[in-house]
Amino acid sequence: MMTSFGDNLKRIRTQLNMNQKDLGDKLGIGQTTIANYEKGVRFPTGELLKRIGEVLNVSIDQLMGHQVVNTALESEALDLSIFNEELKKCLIEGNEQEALYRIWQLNPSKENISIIYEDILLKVLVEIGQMWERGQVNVAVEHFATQVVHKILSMMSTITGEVPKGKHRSLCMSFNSEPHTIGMRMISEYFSLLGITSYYIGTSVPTDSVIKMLKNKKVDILALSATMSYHLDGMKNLIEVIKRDPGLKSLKIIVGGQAFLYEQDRWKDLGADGYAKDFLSLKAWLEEERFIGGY
Ligand code: B12
Repeated sequence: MMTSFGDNLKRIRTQLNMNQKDLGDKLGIGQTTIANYEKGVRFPTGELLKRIGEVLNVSIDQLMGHQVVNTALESEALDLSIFNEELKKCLIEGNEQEALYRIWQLNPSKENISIIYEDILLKVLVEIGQMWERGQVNVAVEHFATQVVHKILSMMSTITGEVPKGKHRSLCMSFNSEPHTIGMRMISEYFSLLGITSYYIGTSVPTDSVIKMLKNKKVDILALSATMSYHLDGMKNLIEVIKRDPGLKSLKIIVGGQAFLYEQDRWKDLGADGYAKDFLSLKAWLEEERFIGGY
């Protein structure tokens, strides 16, 4: 049987005669954080997990209680459909630690992050959504899966944070009361990976606050996301207000999200400067607009 990360951490720490505070001090974190790891209510980010292994002189696999399996994305042995099926199982069964660990084991890097987002997380979420529609999982399970994906995105931001940033800045938000925020959050991480500083502000932010932030942070790309098509009229109003503001003349607005999937030309009617359906088309737009690509 697999033992949990928390149990292993406690066992290895006590074998080394270290108390929670000693370990916390060595890692530069509080004793309560260690206590929460051991209780299984929190889980460290990829970078911290690596440092815990170094301080305790054990491998990550020993900490996780796993046998070493090579799941790196580069490995030809990795079958994404099997990987996704197993990840989906972890999410449905409430096994958060295992889900985080499986992603961490793919060695996320700026080369494979778009695969992790679009070919793994997006697909698994959509499948769980379909299971919910068929009544195979309840809404609590769907919400749980979403929260774990948010944690995975936080873990991934330790990689995007390492990329040197250029002079451009983006502000990313889901429009109005849109509850679907994961796509926008992924896109925000993707901006960071491309060397564009990105401010992700979630959803339901009043227009005057958005405008203040655009100006204060000297943002040059505003990215807006909508999943439900009933948000598009409101998005049009916001874009009109922004386009009328003399202080925001050079700002470019890109829109995206599932609301545009069946009406791909709708962005023109909204007054936006561009639309992208995924990471690759966003990258192409950014190149076209000369935000990236060595200009
Ligand atoms: C998770 C989820 C939720 C979560 C969202 C949690 C969160 N914090 O995001 C919760 C549980 C809150 C939720 C609620 C609802 N949901 Co929902 N949800 C989903 C689900 C399963 C996954 C969505 C997701 O995160 N996908 C993964 C992301 C990465 O994909 P994405 O958003 O498309 O983003 C990608 C691109 O679109 C693009 N992109 C996105 N934004 C932007 C922006 C820019 C600028 C750019 C360039 C690109 C870009 O980049 C991303 C990467 O490629 C989908 C199923 C599906 N088929 O998608 C249903 C789905 C979207 N939900 C749906 C519905 C109906 C609802 C509810 C109305 C259900 C209800 N009856 O209560 C409510 C909304 C209530 C409300 N107040 O409006 C429908 C929408 C159908 C429609 N369009 O009319 C779907 C499609 C399920 C279905 N088949 O019925 N949902």
